[in-house]
Amino acid sequence: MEDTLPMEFSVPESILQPLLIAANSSRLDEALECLLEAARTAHGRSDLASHNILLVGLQLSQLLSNSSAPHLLALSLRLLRNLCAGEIVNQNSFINENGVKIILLALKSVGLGSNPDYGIFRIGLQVLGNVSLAGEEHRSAIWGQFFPVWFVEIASIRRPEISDALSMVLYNCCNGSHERIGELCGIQGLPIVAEIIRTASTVGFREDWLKLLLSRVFFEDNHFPQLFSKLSSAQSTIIGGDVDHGDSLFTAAEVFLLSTLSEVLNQKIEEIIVSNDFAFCVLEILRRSVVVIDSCSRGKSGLPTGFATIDVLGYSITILRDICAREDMRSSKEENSVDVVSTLLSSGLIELMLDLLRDLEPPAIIRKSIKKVETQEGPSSSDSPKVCPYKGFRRDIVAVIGNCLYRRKYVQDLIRKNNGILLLMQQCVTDEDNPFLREWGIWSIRNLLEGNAENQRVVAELELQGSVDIPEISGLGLRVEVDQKTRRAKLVNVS
Ligand SMILES: *[C@@H]1O[C@H](CO)[C@@H](O)[C@H](O)[C@H]1NC(C)=O
Ligand SMILES: *[C@@H]1O[C@H](CO)[C@@H](O)[C@H](O)[C@H]1NC(C)=O
Ligand SMILES: *[C@@H]1O[C@H](CO)[C@@H](O)[C@H](O)[C@H]1NC(C)=O
Ligand SMILES: CC(=O)N[C@H]1CO[C@H](CO)[C@@H](O)[C@@H]1O
Repeated sequence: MEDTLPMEFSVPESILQPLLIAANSSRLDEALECLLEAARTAHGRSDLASHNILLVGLQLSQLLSNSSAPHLLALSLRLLRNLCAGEIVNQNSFINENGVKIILLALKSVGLGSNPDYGIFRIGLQVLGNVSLAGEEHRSAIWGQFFPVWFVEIASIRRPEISDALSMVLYNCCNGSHERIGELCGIQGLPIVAEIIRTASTVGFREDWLKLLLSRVFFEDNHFPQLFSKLSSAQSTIIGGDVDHGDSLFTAAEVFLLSTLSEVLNQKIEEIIVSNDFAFCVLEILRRSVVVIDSCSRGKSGLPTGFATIDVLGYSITILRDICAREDMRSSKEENSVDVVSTLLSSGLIELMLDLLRDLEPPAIIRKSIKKVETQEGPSSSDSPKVCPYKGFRRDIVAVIGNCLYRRKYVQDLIRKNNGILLLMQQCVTDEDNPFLREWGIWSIRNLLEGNAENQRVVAELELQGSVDIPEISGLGLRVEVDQKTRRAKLVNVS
């Protein structure tokens, strides 16, 4: 590293000396290495703050920006990053000494070449990330300088380490600011989010910042519909030769967004507040995707299948399943608001699920027993039944219904009125195309019967007629008994 500085380039004494003295070193690169190590500890940071090393570091970074000494520039940015990690004196000087602008100039200087130094991009974003945690004034300075143009520019870099660091800065700036979230999801900001999602859907991501950002933006503040349509093929422009593996209805980026949101929701089911609009929008997406069932053959794999519309179908059902698993989590923000599940129910979620289930061929085991009956009675009159487009489709439908049924009398009655009881009971079987179908089926039947005398009576009569024979009923601790007076069948608890 002898020749890190070009000959014509010299660092003024006013910058060089304080660094060399603070580090007790005779060479600039050594001094920087030593100081950035020292700045890893809280004590080191505050000690360096008292010598105003941050200001010197900023001046050096500015000087190095156009110097073709990327190694030294990277060292000086790392020094700034470490100095600004949780040390308020340094974080304040950073803002007061125009640090945000200096970082922007540094990024511009390395980004303009034909072979940009991505390492420096990442470190520059990390400096901003650490500064952004200091307070509103700091976040506002970063936002003012970078939003939207430079954020868009950075977001278009298709590299996970850059897009992760950018997601961190965006998340930190937006955490707690509905105004900035609004801007991020407005006309100027949406391209940033869309680019980040396209990057993640093509090259992946490694850190959790993207998930944090997405759940913040989409579950709580409802900006999902705008973004989803922004990612649609009609609006997608092919950037940098990205190949979209979507189909004519949905793009790969849309699939990626839904699968990520599904994952986030599934992992953090307790903490996330889902807005009514979000849930409603997912239901609409589901309605658009169900057409795929008319033309598909039996799915050979679970999600993701690699077929965009099928994956959209699957992920929107699993998102709804997890939303409906929340027991009466009324949005705590607005007291009078209708809870999310009620919104979905009044939009016809249960009817849609029953229709999908009814159109499906019965599970393999049931199919075999019906075949015997059919050969005696002649072929059935219905159209050719549909098949599961992916492994687990039937199970996921049953799971949505089962979750909605939990302690909701309205849904219990709705299933009965729509002749769904027998249909649901037929799902309590093992099915190799639907792992855990039986478990979800039993969960549904349990919820269907709990505290609902009318449903219990219907089930008992179906059992007596021999229409269904499910040993699982006894597994639920229930037994069919005929009332001596009324001659009606009913389910009773096995004591
Ligand atoms: C600086 O380093 C030299 C050589 O390692 C050492 O002799 C000297 O005591 C150090 N001075 C300070 C102030 O730490
Ligand atoms: C680097 O050079 C560019 C182009 O000459 C100039 O616009 C920019 O201000 C310079 N950056 C710094 C930090 O001096
Ligand atoms: C978001 O902000 C809240 C409130 O300031 C804070 O408690 C939380 O830790 C922040 N989240 C993250 C991931 O930094
Ligand atoms: C205190 C603090 O926020 N430190 C962070 C500074 O930036 C680095 C790189 O992003 C993080 O790893 C630290 O946690």
